[in-house]
Amino acid sequence: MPRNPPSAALGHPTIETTCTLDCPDSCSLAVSVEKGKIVKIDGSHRSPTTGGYICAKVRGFDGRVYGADRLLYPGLRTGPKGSGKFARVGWEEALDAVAGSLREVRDRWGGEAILPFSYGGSNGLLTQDTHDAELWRRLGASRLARTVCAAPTGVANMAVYGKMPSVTYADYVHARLIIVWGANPSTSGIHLAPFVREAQKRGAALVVVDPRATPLTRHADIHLAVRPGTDLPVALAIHHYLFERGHADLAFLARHARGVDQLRARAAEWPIERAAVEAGIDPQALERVACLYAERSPALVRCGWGLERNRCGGSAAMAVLALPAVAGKFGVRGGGYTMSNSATWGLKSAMWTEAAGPSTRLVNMNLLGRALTEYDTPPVRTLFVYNCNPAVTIPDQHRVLRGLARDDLFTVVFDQVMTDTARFADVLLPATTFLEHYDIAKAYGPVSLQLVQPVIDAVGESRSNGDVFGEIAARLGLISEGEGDAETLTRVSGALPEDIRTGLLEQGIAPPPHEGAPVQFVDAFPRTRDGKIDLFPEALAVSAPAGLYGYLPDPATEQYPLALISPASSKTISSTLGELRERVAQLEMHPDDAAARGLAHEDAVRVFNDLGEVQCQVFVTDRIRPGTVSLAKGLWRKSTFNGFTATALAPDTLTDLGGGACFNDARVQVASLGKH
Ligand SMILES: Nc1nc2c(c(=O)[nH]1)N[C@H]1C(S)=C(S)[C@@H](COP(=O)(O)OP(=O)(O)OC[C@H]3O[C@@H](n4cnc5c(=O)[nH]c(N)nc54)[C@H](O)[C@@H]3O)O[C@H]1N2
Ligand SMILES: Nc1nc2c(c(=O)[nH]1)N[C@H]1C(S)=C(S)[C@@H](COP(=O)(O)OP(=O)(O)OC[C@H]3O[C@@H](n4cnc5c(=O)[nH]c(N)nc54)[C@H](O)[C@@H]3O)O[C@H]1N2
Ligand SMILES: [Mo]
Repeated sequence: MPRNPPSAALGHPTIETTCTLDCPDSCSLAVSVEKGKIVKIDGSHRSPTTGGYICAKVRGFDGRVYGADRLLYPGLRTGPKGSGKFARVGWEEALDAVAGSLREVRDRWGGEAILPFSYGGSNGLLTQDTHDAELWRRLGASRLARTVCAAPTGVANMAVYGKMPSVTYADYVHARLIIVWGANPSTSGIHLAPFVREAQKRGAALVVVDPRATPLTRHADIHLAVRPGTDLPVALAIHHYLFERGHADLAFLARHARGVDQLRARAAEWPIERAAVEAGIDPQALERVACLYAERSPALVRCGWGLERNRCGGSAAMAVLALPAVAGKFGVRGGGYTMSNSATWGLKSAMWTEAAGPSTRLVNMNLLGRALTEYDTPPVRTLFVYNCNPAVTIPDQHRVLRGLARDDLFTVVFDQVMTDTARFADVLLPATTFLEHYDIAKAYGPVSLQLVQPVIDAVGESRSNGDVFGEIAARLGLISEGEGDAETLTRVSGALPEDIRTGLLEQGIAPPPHEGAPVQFVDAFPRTRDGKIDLFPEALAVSAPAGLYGYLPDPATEQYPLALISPASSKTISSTLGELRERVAQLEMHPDDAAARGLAHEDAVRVFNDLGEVQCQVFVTDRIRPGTVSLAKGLWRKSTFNGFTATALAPDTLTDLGGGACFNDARVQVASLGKH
């Protein structure tokens, strides 16, 4: 068992735990507790990546734990759907209502009329895909494809490299060239940025590919401010340059890769000039990037998630990830690529949770609005939302809200705070935060696996996921009795290799699977079936609408000429902590676009397309390219004048690979809202 069980922990001034929020860094924390209350949250040194410092959001996380929006008791709806009015009830009554609905719907309509809805970005190995998965499987509920994030990049990384372990932050200092592509680590994983700066001090060149001038671009050698959704032509043009100018490492490719000719043929369609026109960038700057990449080693590509969220996002990610293979950048420390490292440990929930059950209906979570309003074989009768806030985080917000407002839909929301989704619940269940329960946190930037333990008692009557799902399953007679959190920790850790388990439970951190950091093609290799890099996976070629590496043109129209993107903000993690944002949201817009519309800084504006309208303020800045506007992801409905957010303008069309969300592929118009 962990060294600091909660009772002993309570008497201790500082307790070590881990942040589970959906960020690549997975920071180790030192939390000070006095008289059972959190008084300070800080970084600890247990994780070398954290190195004792953390972001402002998590330093202020006690504001959420004890905040006015925290759910303290179970509740039953009293007002109309969506009104957020509930009567306090005890857990017995609430769980009876939940179990009753699940039983009735399963018996009358079949298990597939139950839709469990979770994403779990901010959850570790214990609080998702354990008791919940067992419950849904035994009920024969619809299954959920968890595609809202990382689906296109995940499919790309899996198909090309079998998710080979990727370069970790500390090795960035060895690079002589770093390309940060569609990532903004200064906001979305802050511990990478100092390593990039250190590499630059040692002489590395920095290239940033992003429609916005992110903080890293201030010191970048080249910033390619591409139009959103044009990464595929840009990456293919670099491939084309490498092949045509004799910089492709043909010997390496012959030994280690398949599909080279097909990639080369698609790249041939995109000479530098043509790609530059499509992306709206200077062709000379693009050629300089290609030339730098050909010449400098070690060279690293940090692929982020900004580029995946559009119609060609999967192919774009494949083309970006293929760069180090074609240019022969593997095999040296500080060379290769970084994508998600979440698969590096090789841990799958099937190791500690019963194997998959029946192949019931699979619902793509990005189509929630349609599932609730259109699916009829069978219609969704019970929706159970946990570890997710779909009212504001899923595309086509109007359709999602129409679905949630259905009077004949029974909705359970299990969350920590009164989210915009929770307002639509019929039964509301209060959940503990990561500071109140056990978990195991797996990072997706660094390769780290750490223990999460309660530093305070559960606030109010909140309960952990394992506790609640176990109890529901027991009520339905699907299991004989639930298990406590500590038992789940024992079960899950018991399935881990011994050194990992011991490190985790005794030191709070597992020893990494590689001595030091993995060097690609030295001590980490493709995990594809035959160990080869697959540059043109046939299975994907069939499913992509324009074929693999096939470009679909910009959908902008005269009516909706502006591209809207919605990147991560430093104030929230997705929508988590959004309740603490008091200021009205601001749409970033280039001065030329503002002038063309007669808009001045902080004017009230309407941002609209055929899907909906968002009313907010405009923030005029030259740190975004003309023709592109940006509104933060994760806003709560209260952050805009009319209660709609960026997801109201994002289409529910899916990406070319992986069924991902097209958040950065919205086209809009912006106009003044008059006095506000
Ligand atoms: N503070 C904070 N940190 C977070 C999160 C958060 O909400 N807040 N979210 C977490 C989660 S869930 C994730 S998935 C990660 C995401 O981590 P990142 O990928 O770093 O974050 P994003 O902000 O989605 O996108 C990165 C950049 O892509 C740019 N971009 C948008 N469209 C395009 C495009 O078409 N092409 C290119 N090249 N760039 C484009 C955006 O301007 C943005 O600067 O961050 C995690 N960390
Ligand atoms: N416009 C726009 N929207 C986006 C994106 C974008 O780029 N643009 N990006 C998307 C991305 S990258 C992601 S990852 C998704 C994330 O979207 P979501 O998966 O909806 O993530 P969050 O908004 O963080 O909501 C997670 C919820 O789970 C709750 N929760 C956390 N831990 C527990 C627990 O242990 N038990 C229970 N019961 N509840 C818990 C939290 O309180 C929180 O309300 O958002 C997407 N939405
Ligand atoms: Mo995400």
